[in-house]
Amino acid sequence: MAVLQILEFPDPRLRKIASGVTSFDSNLNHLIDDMFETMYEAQGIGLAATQVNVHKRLLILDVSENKDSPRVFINPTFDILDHELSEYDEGCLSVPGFYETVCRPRVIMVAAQDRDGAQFEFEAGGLLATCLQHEIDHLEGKLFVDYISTLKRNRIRSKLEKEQKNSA
Ligand code: QAP
Ligand code: CO
Repeated sequence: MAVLQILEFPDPRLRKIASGVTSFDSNLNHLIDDMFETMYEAQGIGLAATQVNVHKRLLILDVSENKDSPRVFINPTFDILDHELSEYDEGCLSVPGFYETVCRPRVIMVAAQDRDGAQFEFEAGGLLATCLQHEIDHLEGKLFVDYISTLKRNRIRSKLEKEQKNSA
């Protein structure tokens, strides 16, 4: 297993649209294991393949308290079940150090495939619903900072650009 490099805003590679996963092989399983190691090491609750520069429709998350409920979603889609919005202070491993309030539909029906390609679907609410929508956005090249004001987004961009220059 390996810890992968996480792309940081405003890296243009975070804007790529991911393509569907078609082969459920050992390469895919290896990538999933590396993504979990990367997410847990960074103390994240969700990570999309896009964030580690792999432009495939795959995301992982673990929203449990004890970090003992790893979940994998391949080729995920969702339908909104409750259009009422819930507010969360969202962060992102690709936007380190910044959190902003984002509103998203409260309850969704998510459908995806597991590591073996088996289809599943279930109803999600709460943090799980928010996190799934956040991660599925990554697969479309979208970031939570796209939902906040241009002023705030530009401030975050320039702060992160400075940090990235200083650590390069
Ligand atoms: C997405 O984000 C999410 O800035 C997952 O310094 C987050 O795991 C969806 C993280 C909140 C809904 C609500 C961020 C870790 C982790 C940071 C993450 C940081 C260290 C973010
Ligand atoms: Co994110």
